[in-house]
Amino acid sequence: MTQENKSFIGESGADDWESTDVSRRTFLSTASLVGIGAAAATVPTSLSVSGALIPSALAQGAPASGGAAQSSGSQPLDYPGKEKGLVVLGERPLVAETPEHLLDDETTPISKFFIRNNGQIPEAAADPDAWKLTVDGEVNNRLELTLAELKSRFQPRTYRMVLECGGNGRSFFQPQARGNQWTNGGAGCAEWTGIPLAEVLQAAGLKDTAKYTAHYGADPHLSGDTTKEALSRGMPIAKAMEPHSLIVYAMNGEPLPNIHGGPLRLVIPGWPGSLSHKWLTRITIRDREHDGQGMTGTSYRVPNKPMVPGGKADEKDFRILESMPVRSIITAPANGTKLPAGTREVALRGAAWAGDLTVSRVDVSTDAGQTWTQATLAPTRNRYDWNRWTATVGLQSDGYYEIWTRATDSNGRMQPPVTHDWNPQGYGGNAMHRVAVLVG
Ligand SMILES: Nc1nc2c(c(=O)[nH]1)N[C@H]1C(S)=C(S)[C@@H](COP(=O)(O)O)O[C@H]1N2
Ligand SMILES: [Mo]
Repeated sequence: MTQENKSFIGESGADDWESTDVSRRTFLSTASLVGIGAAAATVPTSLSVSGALIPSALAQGAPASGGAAQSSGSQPLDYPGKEKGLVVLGERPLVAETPEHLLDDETTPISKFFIRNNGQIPEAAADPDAWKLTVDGEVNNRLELTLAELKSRFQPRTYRMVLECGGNGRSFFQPQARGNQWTNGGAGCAEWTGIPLAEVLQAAGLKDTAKYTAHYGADPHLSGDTTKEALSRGMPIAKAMEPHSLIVYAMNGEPLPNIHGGPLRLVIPGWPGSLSHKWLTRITIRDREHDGQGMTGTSYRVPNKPMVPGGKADEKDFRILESMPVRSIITAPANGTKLPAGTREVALRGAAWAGDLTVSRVDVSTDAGQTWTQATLAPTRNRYDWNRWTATVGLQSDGYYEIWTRATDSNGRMQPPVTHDWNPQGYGGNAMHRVAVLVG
């Protein structure tokens, strides 16, 4: 070989996005170690990009940090009806995640459910039943239905389903990927009541040309510019016609709260949360892929071939992110839990889900993956529900332990130990979740 093998390491193509400066990241909030009460002196202030597996006590946020929380640090949420334990990832627009240990309920209560906005939060509707939804575009009969009419014309269904932000897990990418720095808390599993979107589209009569949906809502653009949408995403008709794709008006048996898109939203399970349009006013059926806010460039898109981390994106070679990857979390004990001296067994609880697929198994390890113990999965109630899981692990002695969880989906794909497949906006990060405990 005469060709010189040049190194690509150290080349930075990443001039088109915010920051590759890993040292700027906050890997530790003092509060996150209060439970362990140690280590402040050994905290790394910067970290090499290759140092992907730093101790979970330092790397991960719960109970209090947002992982790589940006300017806001790990600020607790102060919002009516919401637990203070939620962590604010952004104030304008308001974005807050649920630390893993607050996802310990079978069904995520509204008070603990994460919040993700792209624009402003609209005023709560004075008369929810008068809320109007328009269905137009490639349909035979344009529909204009009030919420009251929707409820009386169609038969409601209730399913417990995971809603997960497309960027969940983003904070674990190195170098930092652009966007809200979610740990694993951009997800929750609630009971959603609504009308199957398929039945409403059937009533409208899809033309042969119907290919794709386009979603519009009442939330103003962050800038206040009325010619811009805060968000407008869409999906192929086949996904829209799935029986679990719902037009939702109730959450956990209560009228859908304003902050979660009430009176009316979509819930499109398994795919990025951005398809689950809040404050839904219009669905336009299109004869081609939608090109609204959040559909183009690298938004909700991943590269067709693996990128050099931090490298420059070739946007032409990206595809739309569809099913979310398999993920499991440990919901008890919380990261940083101190256990009494002599503790030799720890009962673990968690949850696992897998986008469009199902979870085939969950395993846990206390020795960085040298040995694994299979967890017991509770059954799901319906498709797109999460599996709650339990496991008991033994500990040899007092001391510091990291507990890891990994789930495997029904295609045999397992969560990786490190976040891989770097992309500019940090989608698909589903590395194993780890919590640190200290015995004695
Ligand atoms: N109208 C509207 N719908 C929206 C959004 C938005 O900004 N505006 N954000 C989307 C995103 S990115 C996510 S992850 C979910 C979050 O829903 P939640 O705030 O109820 O948890 O709503 C989606 N629906
Ligand atoms: Mo999202």
